[in-house]
Amino acid sequence: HIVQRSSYKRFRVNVINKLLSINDSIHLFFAAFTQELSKITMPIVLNEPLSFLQRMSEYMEHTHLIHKACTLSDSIDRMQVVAAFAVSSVASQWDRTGKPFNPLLGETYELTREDEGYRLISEQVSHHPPISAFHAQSLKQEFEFHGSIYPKLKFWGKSVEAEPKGTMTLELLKRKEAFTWTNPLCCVHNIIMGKLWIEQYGTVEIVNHHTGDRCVLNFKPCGMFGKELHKVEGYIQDKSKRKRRVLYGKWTECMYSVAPKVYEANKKKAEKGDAKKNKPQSAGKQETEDMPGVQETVSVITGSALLWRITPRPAHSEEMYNFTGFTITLNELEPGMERLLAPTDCRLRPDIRAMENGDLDTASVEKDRLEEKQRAARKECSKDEEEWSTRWFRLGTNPHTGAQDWLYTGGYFDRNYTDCPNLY
Ligand code: CLR
Repeated sequence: HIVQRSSYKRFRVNVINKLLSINDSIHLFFAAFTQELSKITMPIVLNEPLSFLQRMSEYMEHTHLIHKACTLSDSIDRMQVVAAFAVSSVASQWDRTGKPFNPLLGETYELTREDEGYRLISEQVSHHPPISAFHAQSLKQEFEFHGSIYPKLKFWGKSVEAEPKGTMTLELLKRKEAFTWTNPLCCVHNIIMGKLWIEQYGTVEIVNHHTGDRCVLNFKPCGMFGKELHKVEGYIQDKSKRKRRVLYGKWTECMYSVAPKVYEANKKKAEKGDAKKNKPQSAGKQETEDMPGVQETVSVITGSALLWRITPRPAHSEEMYNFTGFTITLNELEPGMERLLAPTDCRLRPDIRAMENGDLDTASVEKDRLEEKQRAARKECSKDEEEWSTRWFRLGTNPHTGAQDWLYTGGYFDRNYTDCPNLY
């Protein structure tokens, strides 16, 4: 299933703002103040040729970490690797400033990766607010990873902040163990002018509901001089609240784990060193909104263990919306696949396909047509006083957190799609 895609006929690169006409910018600016951001139609040049369902599937890029967690007998060791997985799952967001297409209600995406031993199904389960649910299961019944995302957007003038509401649940089936967490916030800077860049910040707390172990990870905001850019730091504590491990690294690079004592000793040493040196002040006045230039990489403390390192991006990633090698394969329609897929699969969306082929005009026309079709269908539905019913997920209670959650009802891979809606 790994087809290295080189056929992206691309012209829009990094600095997409340059392509936004003044008219579009003004529209965007005022629209953002007056309406809910998710209701605004943005100009298509801001898009990337993927549906949000596919972008969400990128949580799976480093699934090998889940497989590794399954093999470890010590619960703290498992928590370490699960924490690395949680960080790795947002790593593909680095430099990704394209806006994925809003999924239509009832749209689905499936991903079978036999080489990685899992399959995933996702569905757009709500339109307003937009909610996407996904469920991944290992082919050998080793784990299940599921969750839902309601990206709550806030407009700050120069930036857009996205809060991915929804819980991630990872179940290691053989151990009857479940971990839950929520993802960090994501902020896209300079949406009106300048170079777009992405920051993720906030506290992520991973709970092992079986053993009571906890891991608290702090995704640091970049700070005034960019010293903390992309940094993640945290610790693991057991049921008795004893600190067992310190974790550190960057979500764009790698994560390490070290014993708390070693970490503290190292920190003290570093502080002493800092006090001696007369720290040079960062030059000039720097606007916080600008992407800070300081990009020192992670300094490794002796005695640390490497938990995860990012897979380097492919050579032409910059010309392909900064996609990772994994992302590039997500929209692939291989021969024979069309017969198998549900008719709602977003690989079949004509607007996304047109954009992938570099035909922005068709993409834009098709996008409008699909949205119009969706509106008409909704009107028809409300006339008959019918309620929209989701096909593969239902609203239920997450047994681990006790909170409301979207749960997979099963059966997608039986491949009976006769009652699927006609979206395209
Ligand atoms: C980041 C990873 C989170 C889930 C999530 C939710 C919302 C997404 C965000 C991710 C990435 C950035 C995103 C955002 C919604 C809108 C925003 C796609 C996937 C784009 C870049 C906004 C573009 C705005 C234009 C005006 C440029 O776990």
